Amino acid sequence: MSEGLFEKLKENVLQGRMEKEDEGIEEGYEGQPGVKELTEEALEKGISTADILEAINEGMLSVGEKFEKGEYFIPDMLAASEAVGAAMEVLEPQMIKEKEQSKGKVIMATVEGDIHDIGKNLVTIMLKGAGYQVKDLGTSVSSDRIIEEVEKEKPQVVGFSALLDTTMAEMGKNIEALKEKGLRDDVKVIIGGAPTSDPFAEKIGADGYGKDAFAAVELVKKLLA
Ligand code: B12
Repeated sequence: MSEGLFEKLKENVLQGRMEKEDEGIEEGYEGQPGVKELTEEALEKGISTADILEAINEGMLSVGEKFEKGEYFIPDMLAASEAVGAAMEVLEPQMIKEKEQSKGKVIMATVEGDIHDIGKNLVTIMLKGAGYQVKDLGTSVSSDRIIEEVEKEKPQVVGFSALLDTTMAEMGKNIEALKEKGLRDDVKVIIGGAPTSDPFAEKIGADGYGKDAFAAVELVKKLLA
């Protein structure tokens, strides 16, 4: 991708700007193309979705770093992830065309009682970018819904996200529910989110834990190899 467009995409993710009319986190951006228009421009120029996703991911990584340093706050994180969502809407039809042969199907869900979805959305974006077909069930998803979707969609992998100490136990409950329905052997279960860990994954009988979106992709690759 041209260096200029790559930098602009990254910068506008960092500014949390979906489209032209949006203000940025800093001043002086209004009227300039936002993430949506820049993604459209990149596709028109024949730039691959993989290269576009790389720019977006770099932007999101910088957002995470600024958040950790205390330079960014929750509304900034939300604006950035909404800007990424706008890019994904533009990219998805093209990604489906490029990857007609999907590498496998994944279902993602934030567990019941938990509405944190920024991390789950990043994992979803990265998995889609890596060529997997992903159905995102959203937040506060019940065991019943998960069972229903696993029966219907027959994914190879199901991923659970939890950010609260009080909701991480839902992951174990979901695994038990899969066992009860005789579905556990048909699907790999991966987990993630700040309070979870490798030992926790082992304890509840999940197939793996990923510390971030990059690790999630590696984990799915490994489990489906
Ligand atoms: C943003 C945020 C919110 C937003 C959520 C907005 C949204 N749409 O997600 C709002 C304001 C709504 C919110 C609400 C609450 N929050 Co909150 N929130 C946060 C905050 C600041 C950031 C979380 C985040 O987005 N991180 C960035 C993402 C990119 O990281 P991540 O989620 O960890 O995801 C990465 C990895 O974990 C991994 N990953 C994630 N999921 C998965 C899944 C799989 C399968 C894999 C492989 C990997 C993976 O990959 C991701 C990408 O790299 C954290 C504090 C913090 N510094 O983390 C508190 C925090 C999580 N919240 C907390 C609390 C207590 C709450 C509330 C209960 C507050 C309240 N009293 O109302 C409510 C809960 C509401 C509910 N029922 O869920 C506590 C949790 C404490 C605990 N350990 O239980 C924290 C830690 C803050 C604190 N220090 O007290 N919150």
